[in-house]
Amino acid sequence: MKIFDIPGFPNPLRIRIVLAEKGLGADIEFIKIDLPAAEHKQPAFLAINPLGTVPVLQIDDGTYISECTAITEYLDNLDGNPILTGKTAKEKALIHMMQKRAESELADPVGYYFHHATPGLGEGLQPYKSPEWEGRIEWGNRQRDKAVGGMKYFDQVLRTQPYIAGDAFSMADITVLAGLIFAGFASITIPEECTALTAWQAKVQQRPSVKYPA
Ligand code: GTS
Repeated sequence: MKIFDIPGFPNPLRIRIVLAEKGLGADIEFIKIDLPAAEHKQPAFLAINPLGTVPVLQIDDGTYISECTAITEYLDNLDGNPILTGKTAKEKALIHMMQKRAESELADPVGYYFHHATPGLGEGLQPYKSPEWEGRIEWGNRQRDKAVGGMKYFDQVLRTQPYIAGDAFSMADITVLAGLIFAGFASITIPEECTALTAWQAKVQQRPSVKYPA
């Protein structure tokens, strides 16, 4: 299998944590895509993912799978023993629900803030990500505020359960963690009162898969 990504970036990190959780790192050939140079917005890459985002997984029959959720589903189910996406109908539903919230309330708004209200990844990518338009800074700042609201929401969740989707570490935890790492990179700080979220972050950062992603 091949993964097209760039090490150290938040969405690629999600899949590199999944690979480590599943012990699959050695089965992957990584192909680096130069995001600051907008390589992912050029025809060769758009042919494998028309949305122009990384990561993308290519499985051995040649099929390309993009979207971290879909890639995680695939990798987690390869051995018939899903540990990140749920085994029962209820587990699967709750993990997907929280996974969606992790993207819509935290990870995605952080990205929108970063690419629209700050210089983002620089001049090479900016014309593709955020061409000049009136109000884009204000809109980006609102996305930052939305992300902070997401942090407060997940803090409340973690006051009643040990992990984002319940009693076990899952894909939803990985997405929230990546969102917080991206937020830190974009200088969005976790509100001081979010002590449950901060404690959970310190706990999951001790996992070997997070300390040593693929
Ligand atoms: N929903 C997508 C997924 O789940 O894979 C999001 C992927 C995504 O936004 N990837 C980022 C990207 O390609 C990489 S990173 O910012 O997370 O590192 N961004 C570049 C772009 O131009 O959108």
